Amino acid sequence: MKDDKRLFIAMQKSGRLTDKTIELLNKCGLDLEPGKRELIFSSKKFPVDIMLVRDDDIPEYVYDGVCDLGVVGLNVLEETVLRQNGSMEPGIPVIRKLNYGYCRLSLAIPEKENYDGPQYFNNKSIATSYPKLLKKFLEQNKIKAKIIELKGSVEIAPALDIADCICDLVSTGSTLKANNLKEAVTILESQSVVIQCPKLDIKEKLDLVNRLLTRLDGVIKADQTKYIMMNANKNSLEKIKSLLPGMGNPSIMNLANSKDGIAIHAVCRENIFWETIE
Ligand code: PRT
Ligand code: ZN
Repeated sequence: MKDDKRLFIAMQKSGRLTDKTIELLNKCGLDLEPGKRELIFSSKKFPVDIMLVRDDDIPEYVYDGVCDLGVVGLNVLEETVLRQNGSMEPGIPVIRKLNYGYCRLSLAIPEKENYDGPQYFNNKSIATSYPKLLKKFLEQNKIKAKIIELKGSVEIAPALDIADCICDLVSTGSTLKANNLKEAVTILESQSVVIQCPKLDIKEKLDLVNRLLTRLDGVIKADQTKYIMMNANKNSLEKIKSLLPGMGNPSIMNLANSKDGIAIHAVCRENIFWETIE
């Protein structure tokens, strides 16, 4: 797979980030159609090859230069770098945040407990799949607690008396609720990110990285905006503009056969658009 004229990108083989990552890259003009069996496949429309792996292996593949880029959750990246105990310093550059795969690594405690600040965790046992990030948080807050490392199903540890509380990823919070737990404090905000091999120095590849990033930026920006068209009375224009602060500079056209009618075309930030329409 060593080809200086193609980018080699690692991404999750099957999991929460897989479909969104393929979808995003295809919106950037790639034509990725992962088969059921291949672990490596190519885009014909853009010089990119994809390697499908477990998300936990992505930071190391990218750090070692097996792949040029990787798409992974910030949570996995940060935990892996800490786990390598300084040997990955100065780290693996995050070159884009991708606006999906949002979650947070949080400490959660039994619903009936009172949370009065990080000192709550003194002398507690905490189950987690993120022991390094948790250890860092505990040290920063001068808390002495016992870390119990579990590979999965962390949320059932308190009910099984394996631990007093947990430190796990949360997105909607429904898993915590279903297990009679509540979020106490967030220690990391995460989303899907693009990471780059720190040693990447081949000009052709760096040029491809820049081209891909330009496309990614366009797609991400387009996802966050709407093109709106409306007809209105000329006298309402200023009021409409003040209601749509994300509208930027609209194009205004006179309507045919109408004295006061205008057409307004504008690009609008999507969240502002929906809030305003409501
Ligand atoms: O097999 P592989 O090792 O590749 O996959 P994996 O099982 O380790 O990871 P996967 O596919 O579950 O998640 C991949 C990435 O998605 C994570 O590393 C995060 O960056 C991101 N992500 C976003 C999440 C969640 N949201 C999420 N909610 N990862 C896990 N969860 C789990 C969480 O662990 C908990 O069990 O969902 C549950 C909580 O969800 P809510 O909605 O009930 O709060
Ligand atoms: Zn994993």
